[in-house]
Amino acid sequence: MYTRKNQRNLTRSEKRRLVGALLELKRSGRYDEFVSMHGEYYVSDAEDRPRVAHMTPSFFPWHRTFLLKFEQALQKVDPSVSVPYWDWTSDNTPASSLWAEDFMGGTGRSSDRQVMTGPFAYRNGNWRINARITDGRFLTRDLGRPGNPVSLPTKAEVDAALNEPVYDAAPWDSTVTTGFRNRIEGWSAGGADRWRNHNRVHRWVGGLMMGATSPDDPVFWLHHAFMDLLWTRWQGAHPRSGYLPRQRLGRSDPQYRRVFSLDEPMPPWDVKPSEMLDHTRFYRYA
Ligand code: CU1
Ligand code: CU1
Repeated sequence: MYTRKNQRNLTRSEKRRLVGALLELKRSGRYDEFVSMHGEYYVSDAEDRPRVAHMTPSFFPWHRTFLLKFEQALQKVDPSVSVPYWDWTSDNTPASSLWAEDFMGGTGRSSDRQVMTGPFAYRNGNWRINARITDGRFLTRDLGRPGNPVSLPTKAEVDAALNEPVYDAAPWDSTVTTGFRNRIEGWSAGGADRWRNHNRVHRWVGGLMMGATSPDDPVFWLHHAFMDLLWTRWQGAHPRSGYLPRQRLGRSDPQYRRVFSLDEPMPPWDVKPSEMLDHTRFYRYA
């Protein structure tokens, strides 16, 4: 049993060890396997095939498993590390220590969005982007998008999602307007509200965090650890509500064989959502 901490409470040496483990996974090639896997499972609901990671009820259990496998890979390098979480409702500016030179590094320069500071800046020699759609080799960011500012979601917005009593609802995709899952995942129809909660954070960081290979930016893991923590908070607030759909969807359902019910094994690990509901089997949050 180990603990995942708020990133703002990490000591200097905890940050140094986490960065060291990330750089070693990158050097060994393991890191990019996780990035490619995320890209491979980035299936949108416009596509007529199984959708396990995004725009789907299994958004939470799939990412919990993904983070856990990644964390186990980090712990093989350094057993003392775990993935911290970024509570962006309080650390909500580019001035946060999260973006300092000893941790994630800062925003991208204006000409090409290239990150120039910190351990993941291409020019510092240890972080070359391999798995992505376009050809740049460097990490990019545009924190807060100063050219057309976007703000991080507020605590009130997160609390509204946590108040949703039901986990998810038909049609189990990006168009659902009720339910905890999509209120947090954050898909909505157009307008200023287009990017909410989880999605808006990807938008706020900008650069590579915007696409299917978003784990190219190591802040991905800290963002998703917070999503995972929010799932535990929702479970605590609604002990009588559970993961939905409980039963496999029928043949007549438009989402037949496209979404994963409680006991359907999720690729690529063949882990069922029902096996991932209790995070305390693996770790705790501080
Ligand atoms: Cu994802
Ligand atoms: Cu995400």
